[in-house]
Amino acid sequence: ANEQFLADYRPYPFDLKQVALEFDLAPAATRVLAALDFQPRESGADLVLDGGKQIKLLSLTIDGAVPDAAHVSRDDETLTIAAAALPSGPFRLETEVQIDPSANTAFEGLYLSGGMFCTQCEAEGFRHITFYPDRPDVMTTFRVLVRSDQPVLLSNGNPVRQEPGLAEWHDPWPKPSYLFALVAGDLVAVSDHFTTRSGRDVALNVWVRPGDQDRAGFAMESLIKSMKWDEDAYGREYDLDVFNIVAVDDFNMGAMENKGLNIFNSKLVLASPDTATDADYERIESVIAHEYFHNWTGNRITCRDWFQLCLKEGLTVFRDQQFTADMRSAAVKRISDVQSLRARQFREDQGPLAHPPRPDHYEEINNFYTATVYEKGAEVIGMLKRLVGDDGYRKSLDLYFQRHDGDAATIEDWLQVFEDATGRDLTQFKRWYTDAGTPRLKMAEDWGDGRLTLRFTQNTPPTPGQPDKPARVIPISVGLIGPNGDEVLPSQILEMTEASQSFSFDGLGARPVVSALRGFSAPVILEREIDDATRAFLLAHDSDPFARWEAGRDLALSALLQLAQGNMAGDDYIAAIGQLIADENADPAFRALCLNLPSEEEIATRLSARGVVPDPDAIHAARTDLARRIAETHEALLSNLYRLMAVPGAYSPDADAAARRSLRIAVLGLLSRIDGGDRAEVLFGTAGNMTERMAALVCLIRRGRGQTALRLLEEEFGDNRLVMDKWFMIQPMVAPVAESVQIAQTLAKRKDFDWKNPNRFRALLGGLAANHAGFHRADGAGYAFTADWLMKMDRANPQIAARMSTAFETWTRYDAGRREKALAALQRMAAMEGISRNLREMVSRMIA
Ligand code: B3K
Ligand code: ZN
Repeated sequence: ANEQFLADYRPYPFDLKQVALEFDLAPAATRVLAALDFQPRESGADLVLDGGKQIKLLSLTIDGAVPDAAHVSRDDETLTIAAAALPSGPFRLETEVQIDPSANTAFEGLYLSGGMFCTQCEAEGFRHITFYPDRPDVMTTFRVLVRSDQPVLLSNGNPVRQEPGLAEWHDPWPKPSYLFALVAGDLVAVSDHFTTRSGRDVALNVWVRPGDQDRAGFAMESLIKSMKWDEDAYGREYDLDVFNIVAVDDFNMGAMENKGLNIFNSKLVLASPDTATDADYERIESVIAHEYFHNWTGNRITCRDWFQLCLKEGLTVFRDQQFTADMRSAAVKRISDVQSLRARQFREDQGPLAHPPRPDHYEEINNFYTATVYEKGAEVIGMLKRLVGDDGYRKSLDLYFQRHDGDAATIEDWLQVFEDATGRDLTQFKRWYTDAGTPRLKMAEDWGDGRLTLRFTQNTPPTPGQPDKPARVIPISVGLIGPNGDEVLPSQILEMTEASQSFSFDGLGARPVVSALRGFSAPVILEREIDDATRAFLLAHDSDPFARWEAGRDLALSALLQLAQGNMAGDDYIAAIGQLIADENADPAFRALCLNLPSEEEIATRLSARGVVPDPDAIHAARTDLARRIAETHEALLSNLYRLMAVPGAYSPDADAAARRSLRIAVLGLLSRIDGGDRAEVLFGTAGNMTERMAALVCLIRRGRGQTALRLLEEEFGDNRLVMDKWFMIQPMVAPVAESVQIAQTLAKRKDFDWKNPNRFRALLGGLAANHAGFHRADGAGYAFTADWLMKMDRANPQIAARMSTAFETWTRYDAGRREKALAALQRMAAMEGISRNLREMVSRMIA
């Protein structure tokens, strides 16, 4: 195996003073000339450069002379020049290589997307372009010359020269190779500009294919908001004359923060009311912000090595979450973030792929761009902020930017900044970075003589390679509510540091109701003894929106867990939710969140956390039953709300309009359980926006009457990739359990199932994986179908295959029959000849 260990870190033995690159672009034979100016930091070190075997080396000189062939050697992944062939002082290494972008189906390095040249270098793509010390702690300035007959030629930094067939770019800010980017294509720009607070005028461009300009405006608006927000909230200004964003159709993930030249998956740039949903708009706004914010947290301050990935990702996610909270409803944002943390990160943390936010070993770093590194990385920063307070956080961040600008930093550096700025000892807190697993936090209450005592116990189950988990610092936000619903003690943070710890509140007139873990103050699973009546009380009275939502959630879950195990339940929830539906003072988006039942996946996760083997069919039936009963009980209220929440006038993606639509859609989802789908059919036919049409389509498919709508959508949008991706995804996702695999099989045979396109592949395979009972079909058909496609994809694009293999990460929690079939699928993949490092690492961790 090719295991890398954090403990093995050594600085690179050479400084790289500057780099000049020249590209002669041709689809099958691109030439790259690289001039690297090195300065040895120690004597006697060999010069080891990364570079794959697909690079053809045409020439190599040191200070203009060809070294003795005996001193130059290559293996599959590196090129080494022996110390004996190197001067003891500064020297220039020049190489000329040839590469074949047209053969690059892995979309890492330089590749073609629809005839356009583009790059993806994070984490280790630059080594597919030329020989180079491809590691983030080697930072230098780049000068890039591009020759090509493509009309638009872009790279990082500021433009120096633009002529027909040629462009030169210079990036004055030292950067690691993973932030390098180059684009050459037939593109048009939506342009604007931004004046920074110190008066620098920045040209802004969003580059898209001709014809897509009218769908790029929202991305530009989002960029301008992000630039302003980072100045206001963090005092961070942009530092180049131009900021370019390019949309490409073939992209392995969402987007990439290359210095001055962000490259985006087109689905995170292009939006119009008739093609994109409210959720798409919100996501575009937040990802544009995320990539922009990386300019400081990631680019100006980068990571020393890839073990430190969460240094830039956790912080940048935290910043984009703050941004969205400021642009929209903070309460709704917090609740949705917790929902997705639980759905993705808790799921990861409870299975064979669990790892700490800062892992200490890996085989393939691309497998570690995970919910744990990103979302839990952000939660850890949220806790830090809660512990040191807003001022402490601000001071620490100022010091971080001041002290580490231009550095390749570590988690230790990050924590040191907080210690120095606030005087706090963070030794114990660091465990959040180094330890995997989700702590279980038990809370018990004692009451007597006006005194309430809360007794907490924490315990983190073992994770792979980490059997024992010492106690962590857990900030627990608590408020107390009197019997009449008034708050008797506003939120305060209890700082838990021991395995068991008690906190008391004195002088209370009557026994209060405890609102615990307000705002989801720590990423833990709270277990408390509480009855449904108390939950309903909190749902009605809690002043903390997260805790209020959570009370409703718990009520729903307690019913669903009962129902899934064959017991009658749900009346309390149905009654409580009726009051909420009727509450006209509550934010519609909040009411929508409360109305959406927990997903089948979430129910399965909860059951298995309690040691119950989840039965996917029973869970599906329980959820369907509860939704129908809510609709039956509250039919009059719901149909009134459905009419009331219609948004008149032209579509606008703003938060208020989106909130009303989200409530209306949640209501539609319930009503369509009892109206046969009639309302959905009307809405599909009349709605002028994709948000409502998609929601209607989901209801229609669920009712078994989606065929006409699907055909209409295909007729209208057959040549719109992004809409057709939704079309491919929704069918296996919403299909009845018995049909889901068969539907996926049929779709996979279509001519337009362009499987090498990551979006299309993710749509179909991800759609099936999101159908909990369909993917986990008892006969194993979902597993077998998925494994077949992962093996096929692995030969073309290992990153995508490995990423999608996480569909299997929960396999051990199911019954013996399903486990046997899932294991067979995993073993089949493991045995595949020529399996990539990416997929092999994932599969072997899941089997172990
Ligand atoms: N930093 C990139 C992700 C790169 C993924 C490489 N496999 C996007 C982001 O997090 O902003
Ligand atoms: Zn990022």
